[in-house]
Amino acid sequence: MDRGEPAHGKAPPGRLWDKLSKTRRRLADRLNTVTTGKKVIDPSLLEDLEEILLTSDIGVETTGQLIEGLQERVDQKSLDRPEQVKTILKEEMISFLEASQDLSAFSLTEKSPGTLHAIMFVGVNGVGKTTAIAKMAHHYQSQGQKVMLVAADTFRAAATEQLKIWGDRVGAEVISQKRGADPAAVVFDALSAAKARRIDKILIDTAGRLHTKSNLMEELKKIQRVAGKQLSGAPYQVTLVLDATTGQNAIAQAHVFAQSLGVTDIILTKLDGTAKGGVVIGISRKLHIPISFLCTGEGLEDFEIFDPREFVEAIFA
Ligand SMILES: Nc1nc2c(ncn2[C@@H]2O[C@H](COP(=O)(O)OP(=O)(O)OP(=O)(O)O)[C@@H](O)[C@H]2O)c(=O)[nH]1
Ligand SMILES: [Mg+2]
Repeated sequence: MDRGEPAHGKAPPGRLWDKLSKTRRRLADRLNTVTTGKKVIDPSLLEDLEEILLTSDIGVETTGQLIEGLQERVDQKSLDRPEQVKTILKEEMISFLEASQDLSAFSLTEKSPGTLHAIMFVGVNGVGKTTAIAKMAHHYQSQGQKVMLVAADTFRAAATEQLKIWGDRVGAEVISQKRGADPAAVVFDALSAAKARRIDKILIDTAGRLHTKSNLMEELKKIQRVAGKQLSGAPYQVTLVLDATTGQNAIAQAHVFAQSLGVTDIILTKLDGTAKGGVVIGISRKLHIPISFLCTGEGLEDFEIFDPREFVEAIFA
């Protein structure tokens, strides 16, 4: 996997933990409350646990599997003390998350250094695509990579302007055309410019809303097709951006995009302002699409490489 940093370059301990305090309060604090002082794991304790997991946006199916797993351990007598519950849930969640973390789309760049790597950002309007692009550009640029941004949201008036402001701030060139231009043509030209300028990463900002949803999917597919003509066989990533504050809705959105576009990875945003961070586990379990990064604020530095163990520790501590 190459998301650009060695393991020791991760955020300092405690940073993600701080940002996830709302989720942790909803999940870990309530778990502690129901397990503390209990002597045995009885059906009523399991019911309380089920309710906590369900209301933490982990999802009905994933909750069902977690509770079943606990029940089996109780039946087999490998679990009898309530204080063990948290440790077991943590390990289960880490293994759910790890099972989906096939990051081959990232390792492609590792195998072919010096090749242009294109990343198309998709997601409904307002989820944080443009901000995530700026953060990722900053992340890679600070490692010495050359990043180019592409304004392929030609539908919304202010979209190009917003990307240019971020481009200036992070020091990355922004390729754009006039409003209403064909986004696929913008991307085609940008890819050609990027090849000529020996760019490492090209980050493509797309529209979150058009006249109808099917138009949007068709437009995104066209960008993919046209990009493929300019960049055939090269590493290519389709990153779906989801707003964690929308909880279970994020999962429904993910299905729509994943079905149409062959999404390679997911970025979860706005984890700082929500108690619904548990949705990360549900998404991973339901879609089997790896989570690449988390966004935890509006600043350029509020961007974390997703690490299952670190995430679970942060919501469970
Ligand atoms: N608190 C918080 N706010 C965020 C985060 N990411 C983005 N935002 C805010 O969410 C709002 C929308 O972000 P954009 O990046 O413009 O979203 P977008 O998906 O590009 O939106 P469209 O271009 O309209 O489709 C902005 O006000 C951002 O500052 C995050 O991780 N945490
Ligand atoms: Mg945008």
